[in-house]
Amino acid sequence: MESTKYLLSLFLILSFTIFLSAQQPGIINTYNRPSTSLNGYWKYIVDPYENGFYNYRLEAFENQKDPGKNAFFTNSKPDNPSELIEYNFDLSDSLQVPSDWNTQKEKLFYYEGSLWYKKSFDYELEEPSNRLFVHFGASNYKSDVYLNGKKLGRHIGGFTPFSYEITELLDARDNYLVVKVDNKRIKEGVPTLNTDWWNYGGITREVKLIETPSTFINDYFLYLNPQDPTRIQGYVQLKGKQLANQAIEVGIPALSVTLPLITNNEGRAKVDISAKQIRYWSPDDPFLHEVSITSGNDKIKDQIGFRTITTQGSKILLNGSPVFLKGISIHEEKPFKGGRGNSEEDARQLLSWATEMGCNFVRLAHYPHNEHMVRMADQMGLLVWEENPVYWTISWKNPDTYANAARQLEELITRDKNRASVIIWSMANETPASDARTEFLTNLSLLARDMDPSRLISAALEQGRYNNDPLIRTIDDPFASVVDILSFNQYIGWYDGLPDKLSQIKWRIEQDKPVLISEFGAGAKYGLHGDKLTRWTEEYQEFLYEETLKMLSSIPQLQGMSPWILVDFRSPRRVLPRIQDGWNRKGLISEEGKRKKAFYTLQKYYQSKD
Ligand code: GCB
Repeated sequence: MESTKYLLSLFLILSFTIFLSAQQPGIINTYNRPSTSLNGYWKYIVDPYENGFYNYRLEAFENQKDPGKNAFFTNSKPDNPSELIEYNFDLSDSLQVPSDWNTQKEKLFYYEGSLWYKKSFDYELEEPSNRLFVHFGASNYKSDVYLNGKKLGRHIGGFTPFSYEITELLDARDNYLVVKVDNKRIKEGVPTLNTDWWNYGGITREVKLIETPSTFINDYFLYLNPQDPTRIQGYVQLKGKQLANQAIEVGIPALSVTLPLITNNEGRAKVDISAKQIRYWSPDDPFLHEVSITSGNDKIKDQIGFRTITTQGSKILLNGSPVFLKGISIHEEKPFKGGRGNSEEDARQLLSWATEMGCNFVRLAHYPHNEHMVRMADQMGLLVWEENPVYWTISWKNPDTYANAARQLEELITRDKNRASVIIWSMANETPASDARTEFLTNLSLLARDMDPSRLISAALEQGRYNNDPLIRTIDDPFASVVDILSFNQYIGWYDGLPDKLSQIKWRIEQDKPVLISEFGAGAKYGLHGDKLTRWTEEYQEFLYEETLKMLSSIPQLQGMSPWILVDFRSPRRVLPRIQDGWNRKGLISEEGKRKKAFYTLQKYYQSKD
């Protein structure tokens, strides 16, 4: 009897360890895979003391031999009227998924902590030999995921996708998926404690079930060789038990390509296609090729644009020709409604405003935005900068922090590497130069280059004084030697003097690299008018734009800009009554969709650049 108990507890501990380590590298292109949506209302319990996670000795229930019914992930109900259970998902309130919790319930507006979600579902596999995965587009920030009382894993990072296999745990009826989401800001986190945006919590992107054959197409990458744009290169990667010697077919009808491939022992097949008549993707002709990849019973389609993006001295070349990046920075907030943006409609609105302003480029700041944004940019012909949330004062010396930042970057590149619109991977924003920081960012950039040889690397750096002269500015950051595009933020006229200072500033940038001004801007409250040196007026913002554009045109290597920012966005740092009221007012459009005067200044400038 004793030994059976021992074996049982050993089994429980082992099975927890196995499930804990079972996080899957994301299945890519879940966009085009048949799936079953788990979006909609989920039950939730707010748990600031993590009462459903720890017992009263602060030991995690999931590490106990018998977690007991008080562990929320067991989704327990009393078996009889005498039994004490102090929670009940089914009698609790509901939240919409995908969405942040802050803008759905007034009492959760400022909430930063743990909240449990529960969704029940029925599911039967189409084929008994198939596999089933639960896939999350994103959930901010730390997510502990359980199915039917068993831990699937923990995901850290609020803006990238993750999935878990659930085939073995699945019941035909009444499966319960429980997710504890914790958005407490932590010093060692990525991002860290301090940011200038709202820390929206919750399951902010779609959740779906994806059924695949036992061996399936997990990943692929098709890109033009930057040195030889007549070759489409890359790979297809299978996942499953039958990896070696599997037949794969890549079809691109517009190029009359039907390419048979055979996998190696790791389930990978290299792609190398010679195609002379490629219709290159560009903002003028955002042509996407229908691509199909087939292996056994698995078939996946994608819409892929082919283009090259390279640099030559201080030029950026798109398909071999110089391009000037007429950009704007964007936060991922829902137009008009507020809160985290997450739908195709949100993406269309934000990107339409950018094109109306004359942009051919957007900087998706300061973290990976949802997949609708890059898919839509592919279709609309907008070039894209994507960014890892390494922002300000990260814990540069902490190896876990590095591993976290690297994983988030990896998940982003995995998801978006087939999107022609994406031309720049940005490692970080306004990070203070030090040896530890430069090593951290250099390692990230090596990772990005290793995963993706077809794009440019950058980071939003800071400017400095040339020979300590306050009127001559330069870039002396050591990370400048690593990047392909030298980008920096500068706020002369806002945090550094008034806009009438701009005409006195000279630039001496010594690197022979393309220069991109990743931010400049000024706060203005829509509808507030006055003198051009009166803060918060539209006239001040307009004057700053006029003067900044003149100043920047004196930088010989200037190849583009992404001013700060398209739309006013929520930030807890911005508390000035009647002006900010919780909003960063540097938008060219108000949160109600009203265009400020500087919107037209930038529009006119971009029109003149055609
Ligand atoms: C910056 C940051 C950005 C802020 C902006 C501001 O330099 O990169 O996240 O929101 O300035 O408004 O101060």
